Amino acid sequence: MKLTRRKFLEISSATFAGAALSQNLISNIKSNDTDELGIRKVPTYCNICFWKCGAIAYVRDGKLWKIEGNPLDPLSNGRLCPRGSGGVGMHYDPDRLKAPLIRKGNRGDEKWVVATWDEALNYIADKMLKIKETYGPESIALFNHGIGGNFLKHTLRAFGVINIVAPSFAQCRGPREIGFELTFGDYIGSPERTDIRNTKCLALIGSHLGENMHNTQVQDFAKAIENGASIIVVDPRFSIAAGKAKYYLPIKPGTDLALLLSWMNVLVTENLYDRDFVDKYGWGFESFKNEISAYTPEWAYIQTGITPEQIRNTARELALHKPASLVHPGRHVNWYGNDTQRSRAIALVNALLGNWNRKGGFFKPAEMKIPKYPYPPYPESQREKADNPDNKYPFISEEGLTNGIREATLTEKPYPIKGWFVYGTNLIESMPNQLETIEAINKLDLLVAIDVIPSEITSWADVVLPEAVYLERFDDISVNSFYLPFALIRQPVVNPPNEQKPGWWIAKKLAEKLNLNEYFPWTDIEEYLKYRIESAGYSYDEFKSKGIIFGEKQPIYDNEGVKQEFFTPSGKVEFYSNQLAEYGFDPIPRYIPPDDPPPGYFRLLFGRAPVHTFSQTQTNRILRDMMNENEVWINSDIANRIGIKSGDYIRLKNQDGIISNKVKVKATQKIRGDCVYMVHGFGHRSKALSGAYMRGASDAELITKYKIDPIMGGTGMNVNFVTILMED
Ligand SMILES: Nc1nc2c(c(=O)[nH]1)N[C@H]1C(S)=C(S)[C@@H](COP(=O)(O)OP(=O)(O)OC[C@H]3O[C@@H](n4cnc5c(=O)[nH]c(N)nc54)[C@H](O)[C@@H]3O)O[C@H]1N2
Ligand SMILES: Nc1nc2c(c(=O)[nH]1)N[C@H]1C(S)=C(S)[C@@H](COP(=O)(O)OP(=O)(O)OC[C@H]3O[C@@H](n4cnc5c(=O)[nH]c(N)nc54)[C@H](O)[C@@H]3O)O[C@H]1N2
Ligand code: SF4
Ligand SMILES: [Mo]
Repeated sequence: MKLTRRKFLEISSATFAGAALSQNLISNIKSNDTDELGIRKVPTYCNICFWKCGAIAYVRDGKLWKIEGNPLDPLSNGRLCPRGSGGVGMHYDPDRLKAPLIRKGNRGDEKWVVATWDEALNYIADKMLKIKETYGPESIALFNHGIGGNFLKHTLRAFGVINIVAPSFAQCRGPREIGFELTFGDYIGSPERTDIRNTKCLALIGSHLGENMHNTQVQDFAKAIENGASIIVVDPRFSIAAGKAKYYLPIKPGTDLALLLSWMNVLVTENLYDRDFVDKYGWGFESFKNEISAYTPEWAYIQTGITPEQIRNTARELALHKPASLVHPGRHVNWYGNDTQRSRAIALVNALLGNWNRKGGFFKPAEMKIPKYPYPPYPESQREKADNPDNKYPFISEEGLTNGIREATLTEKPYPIKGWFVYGTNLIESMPNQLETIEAINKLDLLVAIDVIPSEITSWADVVLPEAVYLERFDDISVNSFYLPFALIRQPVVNPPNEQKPGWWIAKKLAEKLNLNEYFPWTDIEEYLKYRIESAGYSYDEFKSKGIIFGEKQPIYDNEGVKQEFFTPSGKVEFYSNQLAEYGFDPIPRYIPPDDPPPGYFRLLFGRAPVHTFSQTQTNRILRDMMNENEVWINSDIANRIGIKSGDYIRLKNQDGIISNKVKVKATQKIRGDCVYMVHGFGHRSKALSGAYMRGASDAELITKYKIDPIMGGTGMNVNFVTILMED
């Protein structure tokens, strides 16, 4: 489905009317009470993406009926995105995993013996103990995405596991967090601290809000547009957001750093930057000023294809509205392997606009604190983590490197990795180079996948554990620091239809099998939740019935009392980074041009569709009805030249000879001629995904090449080239 611009705005403005209307309804909600019409409303929070909007699920005549936004929740403001509303389809999905499975035959054959929970967990515990005995507990790793994995993480840490990684760092927002930390001394975090709703000028570097449906950001984007904010969109593809822009800059892919440097050049040479902010809080500004003097708009034009006039006009537009002017830091930023430096450049443009802790720029998130449950301490390990031996990537974070664990599994260095637990991440589709992932899997003694559908990673597992979907379980508390501090509860709305179990139950049972009972002093999850909520001074019953609790309102801008503090070594905003210089990296970002595609090839770009989440929603019958295959965007001049048109099917072949599944052409002027674009998540190869098998093409399959960011170790994936094969 295409979300037209009109529709996009409708969705967003309806939000506010909706919120006002249902405010009264919500105050009457008492979870688990059925009204005279046979309807029961249960507050919970969404899990179709990692935004985790507060929601109200409706049960009618004992069956899951619909899900809406919880009007009290500041993330949804009473309105879910199309994926969140379609969450109902997850409960009813006929492709769901139904019972624990143990592999028979070779890995990848998708042949299974159905097991009881006891059999499956005994099998896992037995293998874990063997690995521990031979190699140590560090030889087991957890790949985890999402809050649902918290309890399993706890069991594994109690067992002595230290290697815990998430794709949200090395394949998603890692470079942004590190780029901002190096500059301002702080992360951007999630939900982002971007004050989009109050901004007067917003520049989006790729961030395709409107297709990227992170709910609050899309609502706030619509609000900014309604308020007359100037929008600047920098994207090789005319995105939905580009349709809202005053300035659309169709940049040559991979050259954004050149644009950012020349924006800085204009802001400084034309004296348009926030001098007070820079004088007071800046560090190393003189060296920075010298360095960027070479990056004129005329120079950047040759790199980016954006005219000097457009560069000057957009830099001036940003300056005109400062400090209520914002260059969005992006979210999925592992693009070209020099991404920390590009993110640092974004941070520096923002620093010149003086927008840190200021309205319309970056606000300071109001912190929500809920105490942890008092567990015994985890065992300590003498070993270093395996994902970053010898501190190869000096600026990685706690979230770790998925690719680092894969590498350690392949090389057995710094020590062998023999067991993988994979919770809520479809590693085959989310990591670059599928062959490398499969080779690593084939070196394992144990691969356990915990999922809700038979996604690609489950095909390769030794044991598959079926989790109850989010609408059927309690989960950990979602604690949010945002404009207001708040926390959300997830609680069961309906029962799991088959043998599926909640993540907390799986983690606790596995701990029992491993004799780790002391780490689960609570007998029931509600005992755990109640402890945490009551020790923070809130009523658990109220939490359950409203779905949300709020912390104290706090100042979020400097004019409200937020102190301008920067947790960098200099205590200032670092225009020049000694930290980077010490490790031999450029202390001020320096431009290196990307490789060009060979003749006849196009750069492969990819992104989001409004109605799908990565590779996890294509079987959801509600969402599939809105979009059941992806298309490849090809510039129409190119399409004409090679004799293809919209609706034709083609295949893509990448630089390493990998050929995609067949995929529909979208011939359009809305993309440059040097790249093609597709939505990520389609082209499923797991046969058990009957609702999505072989529909559309997988970008992941074509991403055999990746470039590692030397600063933080993330995998830049926009570095693959494809050519077009005709389908007879
Ligand atoms: N509907 C939906 N929304 C989602 C998600 C989802 O699965 N579904 N996932 C969420 C998550 S976790 C993330 S991280 C975000 C990701 O979403 P974003 O962070 O907004 O975007 P990306 O996926 O990095 O970028 C895709 C856009 O960048 C453009 N682009 C590609 N290469 C370049 C380049 O070299 N320069 C520039 N300037 N632009 C380029 C593409 O044309 C495309 O428009 O989306 C979030 N929102
Ligand atoms: N080629 C390519 N790779 C990418 C991206 C891209 O655009 N293109 N985007 C990158 C980005 S930004 C990110 S954040 C990552 C995302 O990477 P992943 O987190 O791996 O994303 P998904 O493909 O959605 O996989 C989530 C898995 O969790 C399962 N799941 C869903 N709900 C539950 C649940 O309640 N419990 C359990 N146990 N499992 C559940 C789903 O069925 C699915 O198998 O991918 C990154 N990798
Ligand atoms: S943005 Fe959409 S899918 Fe994500 S949590 Fe919110 S409603 Fe759910
Ligand atoms: Mo992401």
